[in-house]
Amino acid sequence: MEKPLGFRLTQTMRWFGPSDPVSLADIRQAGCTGVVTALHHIPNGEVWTTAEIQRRQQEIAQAGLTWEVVESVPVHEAIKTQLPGFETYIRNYQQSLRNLAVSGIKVVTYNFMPVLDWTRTDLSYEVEDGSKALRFEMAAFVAFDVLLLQRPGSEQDYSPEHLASARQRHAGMSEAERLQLQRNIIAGLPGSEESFTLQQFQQALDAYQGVDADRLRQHLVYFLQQVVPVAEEVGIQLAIHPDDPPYPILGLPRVVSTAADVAALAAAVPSPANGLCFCTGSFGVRPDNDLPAMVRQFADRIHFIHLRSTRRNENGDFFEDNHLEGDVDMYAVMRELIATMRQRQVSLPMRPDHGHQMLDDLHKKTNPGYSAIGRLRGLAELRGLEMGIARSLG
Ligand code: DNO
Repeated sequence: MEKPLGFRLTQTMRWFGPSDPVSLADIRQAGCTGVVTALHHIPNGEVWTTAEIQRRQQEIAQAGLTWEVVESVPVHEAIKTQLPGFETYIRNYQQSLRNLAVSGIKVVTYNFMPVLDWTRTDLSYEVEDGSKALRFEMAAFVAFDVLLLQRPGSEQDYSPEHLASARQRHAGMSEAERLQLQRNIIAGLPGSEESFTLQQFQQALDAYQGVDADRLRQHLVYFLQQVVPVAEEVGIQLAIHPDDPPYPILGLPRVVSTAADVAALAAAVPSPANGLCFCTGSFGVRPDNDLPAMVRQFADRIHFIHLRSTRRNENGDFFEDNHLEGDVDMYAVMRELIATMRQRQVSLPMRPDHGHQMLDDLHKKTNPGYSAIGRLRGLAELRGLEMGIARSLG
């Protein structure tokens, strides 16, 4: 057998825990050595105890897999808005990091997106080959914001063209379709720890009155100043996940959408433990994010990698394309990642992010984006791409 060439991506898949329809055995057969997971049953803001962490870890080990990356330890909304009492949540976060470290976890992923984790309007968008993808359709999103949620002031956030297409889109939808759209946006996609009714959702948005991007960035820097020293001390690398989509939505501020955003965070808290989850699918939605250049720029801070590609159009819509197609130049990104690993002399954990619902999975209940076969296809393609580049570089 060929000796593996130096430092290679550690192949993992996300696993949502015992209730995930994709089993640990499936993930192992996909060729992964590890899973990325979280204790989803622990309410957001509470401490993850060592007992709970180790119980989950044993379950994973029994399936012949490792658990070294957590995705995510969620950041409580009170930390993002600095509501009274938020310091308690920061202390809990610090304690969770300590407990994870003693259990052997190396990387902790989190995000600092207000209210919603990732956002899509359509969870079963049929692509040419009959498989189903996740999609963000601007007209549907604006229809939700302006006509379903009726967020005060929302009309001012959009161009007359976007408003006109949203009205048209809304008029063409049945009640059931409107409800489905609303659910897709606010009922909680896999991995987001919150789920809202329309009324609760507006209240959650209202908590950001007075929190603009500068304030939110200050709150994030404050959080980092409290948790990064703990992470450093216990040997954990923090990895912030970029905003998805990478621009402001619903009148909420965004602070992790561009290279300049990441550079500002790195400058504020220089420790390498203040790291990045390099998600090509999220950053790649913006044409002004040069992904290979970002890998070079943040080479020392990339602790975890999500590989996926989106395809955008001029309306601001995008859908999740096959992993090697779409707007992300995956070849160029992979070359930079290989160069980074060789230079740093590390193997970095990666997961194929999302995948189409396809083949047998079209007839199964799946977590949107996280079906087995589509991710297996993505992983297999990425693994081959990596090997080809690595060997041709020698
Ligand atoms: C979506 C995921 C996100 C991600 C979090 C990280 O598929 O990439 O849910 O896990 O934003 O905190």
